[in-house]
Amino acid sequence: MGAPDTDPEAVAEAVLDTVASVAPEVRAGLPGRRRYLDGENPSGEDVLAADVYADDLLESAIGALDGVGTYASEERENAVDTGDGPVSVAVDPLDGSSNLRSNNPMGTVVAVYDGALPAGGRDLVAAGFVLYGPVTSMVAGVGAPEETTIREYLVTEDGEREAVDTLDLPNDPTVYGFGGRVPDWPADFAAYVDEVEDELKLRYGGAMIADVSQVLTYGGVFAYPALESAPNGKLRLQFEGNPVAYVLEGAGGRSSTGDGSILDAPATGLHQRVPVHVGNDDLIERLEAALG
Ligand code: AHM
Ligand code: MG
Repeated sequence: MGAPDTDPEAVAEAVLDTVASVAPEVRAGLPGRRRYLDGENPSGEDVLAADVYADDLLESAIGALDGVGTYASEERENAVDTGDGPVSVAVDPLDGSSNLRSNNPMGTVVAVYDGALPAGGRDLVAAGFVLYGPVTSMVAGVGAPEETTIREYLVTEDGEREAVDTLDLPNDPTVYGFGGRVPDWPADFAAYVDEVEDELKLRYGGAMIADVSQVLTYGGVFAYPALESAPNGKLRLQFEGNPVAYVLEGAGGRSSTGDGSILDAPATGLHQRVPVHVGNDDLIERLEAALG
């Protein structure tokens, strides 16, 4: 055996392979883990047995890879030191896990950063997600955010990923989905919604990855905006905002905090939240104009 591979992009490929290889086991473990546990995650949310199960599986599989020095997850207060290596992996083990109780889709989100956490989106060397829908798929890219190509894969029962297609946002957007309660939306965001709901069809299912997958497939806009009660919204920069911005921008779309690309948002904490708006260029440009 040679020296551990520490080229960040090679390590990132291995991380994506590993997330795909664990996906069938994550999926197989869901039916018996639909109950809530005592306690909350670091973001103050209820935790399902499935959240902990997926987090443990991913931590041991990803943490064992050469070149991965840090594993962090939405379900853990602190990052875990997993050995030598330049790469940090930030995971949302089960995005949209409240959908488990109602049997709707969920995902696993993965962000691979070159360097320590918290990191900015420009430090990403890969990002993507697994979607546990009617089929298990992976959408991901490797490389600097400005250079990546986003591909969709099917994940086989053996945990192999087979490339299906390169993703490019359709030019003619058709869907939108926005999180938060309507009375909690700031007036400028509500005015934007008034505009786009005349043009697009509502598609909101409560799992970011599944809702973003609608936008990737049909074109449109997904947002979990700033709220009156939560000025940074709900979604977390390291685990959700950055990877989803990487995927949408890599597929020819745009991301915004409301004021520029999510990938340029300064990283201030492992569990920091960020307003997330992603979609077709024109729809995000209009959003930024509306938010002034
Ligand atoms: P989670 O990662 O703990 O599941 O929380 C994030 C999820 C996102 O997938 C989704 O966009 C959002 O929370 C839905 O929130 P809400 O139930 O407020 O619509
Ligand atoms: Mg999530």
